[in-house]
Amino acid sequence: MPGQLTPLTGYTELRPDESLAASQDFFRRMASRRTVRDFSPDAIPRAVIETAIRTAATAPSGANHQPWHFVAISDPDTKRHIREAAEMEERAFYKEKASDEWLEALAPLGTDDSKPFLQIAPWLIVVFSQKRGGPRPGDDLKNYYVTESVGIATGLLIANLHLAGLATLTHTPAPMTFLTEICKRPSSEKPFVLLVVGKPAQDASVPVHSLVKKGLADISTFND
Ligand code: IYR
Repeated sequence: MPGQLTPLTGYTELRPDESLAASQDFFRRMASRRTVRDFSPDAIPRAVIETAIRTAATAPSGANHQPWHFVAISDPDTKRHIREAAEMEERAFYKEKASDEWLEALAPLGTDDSKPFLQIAPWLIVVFSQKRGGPRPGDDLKNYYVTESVGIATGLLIANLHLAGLATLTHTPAPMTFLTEICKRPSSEKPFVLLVVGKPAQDASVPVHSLVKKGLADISTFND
């Protein structure tokens, strides 16, 4: 059965020079984003987080099933609970689980099992992926390209928060299963990433290692 179609609306054609300028402007803004681990406790209005989540949800997804759920946390008790559970996992990671090769790759970042930012930052957003769901709330169909879809949505979430003047840290304590319970989500959902959100601390520092990005020639091939 063919799907019902409707005329495309809301498309604005740009002249080539406008198009390039808009693209360069967005690049310039995104290139100034840094992953931060030192956060200020300053409050951030809920409306900013809501708008960022709405932006994430504009992402394309497999069969438009929108296989994501975002849990936004500012409650201090819940943040403390998440910090305690994450630090327990991280202690095991740094002491026993991580291979030497992995620890060596992490060394330039200077990370360890202490995660005070989980309590200090005003917001944590836990992104969950859904194996089952569907285009409408309450659907129970198989979802497709779940990781790809949730990855794209998370990229838009990070971009929106950055343009809103906020710093983010994509934190992935492994395993992240404790988040399902703390966030009271069904076991069919999988924590995808824990995004730490807020203003950077005044004295925030970032690893020099992360400042160097591969060049265009290293990451792309043009066949034109
Ligand atoms: N989850 C750990 C370890 C870690 C792993 C990677 I790959 C990173 O890019 C950064 C950290 C932690 O958060 O410390």
